[in-house]
Amino acid sequence: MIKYERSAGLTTNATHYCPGCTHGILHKIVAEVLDELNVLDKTIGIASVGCSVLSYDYFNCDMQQAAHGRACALATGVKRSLPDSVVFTYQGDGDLASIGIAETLHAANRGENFTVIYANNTTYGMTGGQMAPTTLIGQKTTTSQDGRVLAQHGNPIKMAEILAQIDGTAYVERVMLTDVGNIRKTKRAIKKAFTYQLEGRGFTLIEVLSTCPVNWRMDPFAAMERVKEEMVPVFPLGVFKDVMKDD
Ligand SMILES: Cc1ncc(C[n+]2csc(CCOP(=O)(O)OP(=O)(O)O)c2C)c(N)n1
Ligand code: SF4
Repeated sequence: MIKYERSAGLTTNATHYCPGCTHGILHKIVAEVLDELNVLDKTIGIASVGCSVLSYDYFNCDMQQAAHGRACALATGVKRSLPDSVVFTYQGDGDLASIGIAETLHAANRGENFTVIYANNTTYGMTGGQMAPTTLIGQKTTTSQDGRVLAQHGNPIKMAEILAQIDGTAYVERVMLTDVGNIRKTKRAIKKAFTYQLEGRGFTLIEVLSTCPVNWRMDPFAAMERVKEEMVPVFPLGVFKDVMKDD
């Protein structure tokens, strides 16, 4: 009896992610959901620029590669050209909340009918751990060596809360991947987002609190603890918008 096997939504390529990085868990969940919804053959994923740039090698569906920050613009074009396809972007916080914030907000505001998977690890992982818009107050990064300072750098930006205020969004939830229970919750949230897309309800975004043990200078276990102890108080978990519940 088969108890566990690789999801059909993943290629057989080994990922390049660092040990303890949650990008791998998140890829697996997205792949499982696409397979369970039986939409792999009509899905087009948009890889962004960041550590997940090579996600086009890992998802077993059609993929496109967007320039840094432009994933929501590219997804808009793809979905409008092929309205029967299932479209998702996979973006980090540097990509989505910094250089790509305009594309994200306007796609949400237009109610574009695709799904955004947003991995928030409070840093620019790929480029060596610089400060991101999501970096916590006091967090040391390579460009905030004494820690992020409120007066100088502002507050960490809360994309789920911002996007929930926008009329075009159908569903916005923030989740984390620190344990089996939360991984299951994340999978439910992602499945719901893709289901809403299939029902034509509009823009859906799942913000996933993620780890970057290498740039946080932590072992993988300490990194998971940091998500719970330091990130959740600033980025609370939960559903921020659900059009089906608001009715
Ligand atoms: C137009 C442009 N500006 C800047 C860069 C450099 N760059 C590449 S990845 C990246 C940040 C990635 O961070 P994030 O989106 O948070 O993803 P992570 O690597 O943490 O998963 C930056 C600034 C680029 N490739 N293109
Ligand atoms: S640098 Fe950080 S975000 Fe990038 S793969 Fe490594 S742990 Fe993950």
